[in-house]
Amino acid sequence: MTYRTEQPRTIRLAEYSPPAWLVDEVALDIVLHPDRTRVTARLSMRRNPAAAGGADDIVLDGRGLPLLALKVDGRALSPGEITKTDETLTVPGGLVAGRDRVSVETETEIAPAANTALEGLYLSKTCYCTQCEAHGFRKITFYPDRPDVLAVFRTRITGDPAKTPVMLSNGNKVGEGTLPDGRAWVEWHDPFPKPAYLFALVAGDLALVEDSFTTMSGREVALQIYVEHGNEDRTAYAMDALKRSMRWDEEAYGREYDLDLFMIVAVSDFNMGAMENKGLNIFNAKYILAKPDTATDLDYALIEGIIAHEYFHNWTGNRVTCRDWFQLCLKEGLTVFRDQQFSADMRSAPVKRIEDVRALRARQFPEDAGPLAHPVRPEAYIEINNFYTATVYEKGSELCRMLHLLLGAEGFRKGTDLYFDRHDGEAATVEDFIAAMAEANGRDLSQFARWYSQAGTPVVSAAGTYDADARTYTLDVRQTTRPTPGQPAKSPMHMPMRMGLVGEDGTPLPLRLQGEEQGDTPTDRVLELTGESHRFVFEGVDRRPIPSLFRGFSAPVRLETGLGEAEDLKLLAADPDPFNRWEAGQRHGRRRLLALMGEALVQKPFSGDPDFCEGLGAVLADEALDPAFKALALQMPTAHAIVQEVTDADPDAIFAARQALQAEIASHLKAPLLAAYERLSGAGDYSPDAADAGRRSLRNVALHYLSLLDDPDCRDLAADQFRAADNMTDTMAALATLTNMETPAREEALAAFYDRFKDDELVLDKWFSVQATSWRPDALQQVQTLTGHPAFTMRVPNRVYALIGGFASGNPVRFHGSDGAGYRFLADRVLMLDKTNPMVAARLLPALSAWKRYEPGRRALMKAELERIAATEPLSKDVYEIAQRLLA
Ligand code: 0A1
Ligand code: ZN
Repeated sequence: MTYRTEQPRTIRLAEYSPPAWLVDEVALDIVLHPDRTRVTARLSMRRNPAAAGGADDIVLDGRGLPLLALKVDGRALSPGEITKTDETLTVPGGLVAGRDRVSVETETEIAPAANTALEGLYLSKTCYCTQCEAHGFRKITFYPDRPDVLAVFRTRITGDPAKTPVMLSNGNKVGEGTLPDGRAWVEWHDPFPKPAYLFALVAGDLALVEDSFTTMSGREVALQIYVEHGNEDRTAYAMDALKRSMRWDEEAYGREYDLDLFMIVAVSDFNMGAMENKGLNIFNAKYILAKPDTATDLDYALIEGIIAHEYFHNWTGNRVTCRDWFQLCLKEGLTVFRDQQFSADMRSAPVKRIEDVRALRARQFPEDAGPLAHPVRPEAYIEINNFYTATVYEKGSELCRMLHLLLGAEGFRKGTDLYFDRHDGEAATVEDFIAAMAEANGRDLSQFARWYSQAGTPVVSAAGTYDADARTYTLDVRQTTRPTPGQPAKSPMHMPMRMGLVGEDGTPLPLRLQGEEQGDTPTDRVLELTGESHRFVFEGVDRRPIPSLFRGFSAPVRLETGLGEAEDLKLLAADPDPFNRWEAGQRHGRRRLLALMGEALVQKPFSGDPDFCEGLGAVLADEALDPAFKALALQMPTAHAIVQEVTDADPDAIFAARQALQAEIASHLKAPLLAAYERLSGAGDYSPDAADAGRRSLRNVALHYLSLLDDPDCRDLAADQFRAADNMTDTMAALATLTNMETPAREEALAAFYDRFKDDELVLDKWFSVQATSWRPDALQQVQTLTGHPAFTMRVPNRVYALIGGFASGNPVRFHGSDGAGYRFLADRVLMLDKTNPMVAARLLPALSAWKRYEPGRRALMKAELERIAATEPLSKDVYEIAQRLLA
């Protein structure tokens, strides 16, 4: 671990310079041992013709590595001839003067068993594995660890065949054998030049599940999934998702897989979701393993999406990689967009869109509105690990989606074709991507490019006037973006606004702009906003319209519609665009919550809103609607969403308002909810497909509502469901409901669940998180008790995310208890974790990022904990950077 000893260095995009030396080939020789793994690396290096010249030292990264031997062109160098720090090894240019090619060979030793940060080479249980993005390779050997150095890797691994019968690396296996002393060796060769962050090694005693895929050109690819013994029966869904992803990328983007072997390994200890290492993806086991009685519908959907994501990186990330880490969104934004498109094609597109926007609003909007705001392409960082953010990933995807809408599906495809043609085998930049899109379509995207550098969510406000005599509708829209850290002044963005005008009953009205020909007039169109304000005059509008703007969430903005209650209820009932139909319901739900909070402040009696309940009831009753859509429409805005809407947020008031609104909906719709609950009760075998998952989702939303009623008809629903459930989705929904309740059935269910799944680490995570997210007043106490549970450990990221993360990010009422104990608990755990795994520690901290939005009491308590963290020494760069930015 590197801890702060002085002010950590800030790395800046503006300071990029190409490497002085490149690596053509690297031969690694790795002799495995838990405490003393020997790593020899022979680099065939070449002077970079594109480098500025002058600085021709050979600088290799190497973090905390001992240098056991060093040879340059076969000559051993003495320590006096080189410079070595804890971060780098420098061979002075003078030693290689006049030579354009040199061979550099180093030998070092590392201790995977002691690696608790899970970057570099580490042990997950008894399995060796690596995580090299972004800077893990420098913890394995001396190397120019930057993405613009692409090399062909040859990797020899030696190990004890009893402990590591399986030894994997990137590419193809080209040799294997046994040494005289009985140790086994294998050699791998990856013909595709790649940056070091895509290197991977796995060695352990793993079970193998195999399949194959025939590519569009008729090549047969072997597909292998490696898991812990005993988990073979949980790989079928992942394998199927992989094959569907491979086919989809051929059909949608014309991209074929390029090696003869594609391997996936599932490991228990992993900081993130998964990693796209060339030909050897490494996954958090949570995103591979599934069977109906252990995985929920959400787990299945995440597995499908993440398998696709990592696979799609083979082209967007690996074949075309990033020049430097500031370009992270180049691979991540585009790959998220591709995985979202894939899931939309596999499932219901509108439902997927609503879910993605919900996630964006929950995670990215707060980022963009708070102290951690940064552009999709950041310009400075201290620790790059802190920039694997919702802004880079999810907002990055929204930018691709806007291009897709502005250029059309065909135009977008022309752009990606050109991008792949031009940059295959290269390390590219955001400018390269935009240039390919612009040139392939003959479009000027220079203003659009601002989305990559300007942080903050634009606010678009709309106002319309109808002139019945002239039959015109005038729509005025204005965009503004509030200042963000380091960016006080903002410029207008180029954005697509997909829109329609509808009558009171949802009838689509023709959209003819002033000056346009009469004729075949569309009822849904894309208008482009580029200036601060625009006026659009629609002609031939026969009746007063309701505008339906930013359909499908066509740009990542906050929209102020200027619509009133009655109009929102009409859109909820009848907008032909499903996204905006959902959106209108959310808008009204938010309006209700804010009103209820206002009433509570002045102690007014609770006022109901039967029209809204009826509107939701009509959605519930509509036979034409997808149950998954209904489930989304019935759910009210989250507490986190409300915090973004108010100043001096009071978590207790928000909680009380949500409970009141939901109870009102539940009592108003009790009969139809009960009927839906009965009607949707599981029939037939479990299938994780979208249709069945949608029915379960609606049924469990009904369960949630009904359980809020103190009503004999509903009291036992959750306990009964818990007992009867034959799949994890229904089990967890029932358990979550019971965990919130004051009933003996609660303890019984938690105990039964534990008893049944205590040996299943992924299911046990669910047991921890369901208790962490309970809204009962004693939740923090329970969480504290659970940290002492024999099954709890701070060493496994999944467990930390389940219990500590579940409480801090998933329990908006108890984490924010007014005494500040929740904040103190989180800060203690962050500091504890910082000593072993700084990346995970830093990923917990953003739970405090909205601190300025809360009422003065909480604000002060949160700030005090952040200050306590910031003042602690030593502190990792990871946690230091986040704490500093949160306090700035
Ligand atoms: N590139 C991976 C995500 C990832 C990033 C960093 C990691 O460790 C520091 C691990 C994984 C992806 O987008 O899937
Ligand atoms: Zn990714």
